[in-house]
Amino acid sequence: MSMRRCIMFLQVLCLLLFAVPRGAVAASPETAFRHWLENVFWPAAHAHGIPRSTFDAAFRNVQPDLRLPDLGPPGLPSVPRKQEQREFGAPARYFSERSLRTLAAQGRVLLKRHDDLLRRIEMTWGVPARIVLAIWARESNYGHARIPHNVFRILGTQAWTGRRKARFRRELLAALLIARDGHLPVSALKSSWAGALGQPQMMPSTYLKWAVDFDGDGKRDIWRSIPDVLASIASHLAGHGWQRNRDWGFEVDVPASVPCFLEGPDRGRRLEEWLAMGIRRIGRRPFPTSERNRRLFLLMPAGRYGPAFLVTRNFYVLKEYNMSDLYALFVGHLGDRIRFGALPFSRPWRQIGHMLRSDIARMQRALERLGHDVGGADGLPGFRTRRSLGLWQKRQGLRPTCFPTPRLLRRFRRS
Ligand SMILES: [Ca+2]
Repeated sequence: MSMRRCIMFLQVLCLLLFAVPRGAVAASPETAFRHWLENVFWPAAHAHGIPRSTFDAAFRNVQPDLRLPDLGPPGLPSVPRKQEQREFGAPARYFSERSLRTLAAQGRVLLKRHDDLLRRIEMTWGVPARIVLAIWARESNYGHARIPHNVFRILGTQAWTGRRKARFRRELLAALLIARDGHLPVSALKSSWAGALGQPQMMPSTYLKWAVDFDGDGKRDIWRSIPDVLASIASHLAGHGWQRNRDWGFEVDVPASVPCFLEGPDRGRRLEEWLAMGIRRIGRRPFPTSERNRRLFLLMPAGRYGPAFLVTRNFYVLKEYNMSDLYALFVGHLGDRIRFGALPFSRPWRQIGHMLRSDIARMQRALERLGHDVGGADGLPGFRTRRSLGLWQKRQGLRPTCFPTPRLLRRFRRS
């Protein structure tokens, strides 16, 4: 029996054993959840200083939500995550011009409306209004997105029977600490289906660390108070090292002589070096003189199939909010459009054809076998995967493009 079949057999066996216990009626998920809450989680919560009254209020009438993603069979040990069969969302889909234009127009209105507040936030944390607004836009459509879920239901289900229990148990404890500290009644602690809180969509542990009270009512209310929402976003970025009076980055032209595999946060060079290699800002605009002696990083999120950038350390601070190059770029770019009326990207994000994340993971594993660092075979082409692909292409005598395509995949299958 192959390893895969063996695992499937064991999974089926587990399910059968769970579903039909000998001589007894199976415990309902609700009963099993309550049993776990009382016998496993309550002792841990108590040890972390959660009062019984907070615990009871948080879980009153809470039932597990078995429709959530990434759950294992209730009450059983986690099984390995299945191979990712989802389609890979190419960068072109991320940057809808219509949505960018709408968000930029709304952002300009809000920039005027909250001018005084945003200035005070920038004075306090050094994070410019345009960046704070762009994150607000991305996370909750400037507070208009519905955030309807009971955070104790979401995190409780994941901590009980999700595939990443340890992480969600920490978040559930953090949510109880928020409830204990009484910022809002427990019924008001609403989250997304992933457990992210309020308009800035912070996980509870992030909230405990970075959320602030900026309207002075003594409560860190990131659900209803716009000053608290915006200041908490700035506090998070400042806490991760946002540098005052500095841009996130600049779109550039990268000549064919500069290989795409020079990108990445560990490959910084001084601006003069990049200029000497022939890189220019688009439209031949000069770089700010303050950047002259500082290190910048090449960023090509779609390899040679899309626009290229020289970014500052601040770009990687944006990635602390969400570990995705595309997310950070969306925020930086939207900010520029809100504040400076910046134009769309000068180069298009080219279509690369239909691929599954499992296809990309297969290429990543092949690269790993050849000794390349792809940052983990997760089916997502981060900068380590992109530049490893580019180096592999170079060794094959191909022009480096540093991005997975169906054509490259076929080549990997043959080799
Ligand atoms: Ca407040």
